[in-house]
Amino acid sequence: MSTQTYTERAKAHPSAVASKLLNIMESKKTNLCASIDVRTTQELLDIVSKIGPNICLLKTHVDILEDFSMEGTVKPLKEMSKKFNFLIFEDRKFADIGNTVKLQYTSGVYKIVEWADITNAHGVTGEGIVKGLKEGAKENTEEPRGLLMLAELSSKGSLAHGEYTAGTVNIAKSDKEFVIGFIAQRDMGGREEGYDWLIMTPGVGLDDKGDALGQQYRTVDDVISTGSDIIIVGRGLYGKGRDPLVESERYKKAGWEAYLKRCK
Ligand code: 5BU
Repeated sequence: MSTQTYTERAKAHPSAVASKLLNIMESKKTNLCASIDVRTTQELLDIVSKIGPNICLLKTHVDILEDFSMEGTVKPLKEMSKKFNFLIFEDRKFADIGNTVKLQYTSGVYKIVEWADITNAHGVTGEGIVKGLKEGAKENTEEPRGLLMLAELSSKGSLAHGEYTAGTVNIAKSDKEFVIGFIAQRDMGGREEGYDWLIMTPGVGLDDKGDALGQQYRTVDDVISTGSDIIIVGRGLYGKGRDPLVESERYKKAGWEAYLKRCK
């Protein structure tokens, strides 16, 4: 895993999005990505307005929102991302042939390419998925865009391990600039070949072991010590009875201390 500082990595990174994110992390002293899966734009904006100062990245699933619109949802979210200095990651998990994902990324109701700095994709359909999404980005926005490949999942019984994970890592090698890293539970190597992949890890919780539908939680120290660069926390921040501001401060602190320990 990387023992370099986020600043050192930002300077050398081939991706403009990855560099920007690493610089935000260092300047705000946070590796916390908040994952806010709520049903209305108002709930989403309320939570983000509280935790904005403590996060480097906001992860969304916009298809959960009942009232999504570019004007009502995306516009205020973009304003908040500027105000609080964080990036936006739409957890779309694309999984189709290149031509289809290109359309899904750029068209329809959500037009993800227009507002999400980062999105992600499964490797199951092969390298064309990276090419299709990259073309979608190049043809539709001047802004830098980055892709994460889904190398491993946090859920019980996931089929993404062993050869499947290795195959996904190989697909990531097809594009050093556009593929910025992985959703994974641990380091995915690559440094000796010149890749500096960002590892983002969901399934992080300090108080629970999991949920009733197969989610499994690991602690902040555990995931960062096995190579995670960014911790993705959802219900640990906004779940029942939790105060998102208090919890975001707690996860931010835990994440930063674990990172400093790794750099030493
Ligand atoms: P939670 O509330 O912290 O359990 O939410 C986790 C989020 O991360 C949720 O949006 C999932 O869709 C997402 N996730 C995950 O939990 N595990 C995975 O392996 C992947 C995504 Br990929």
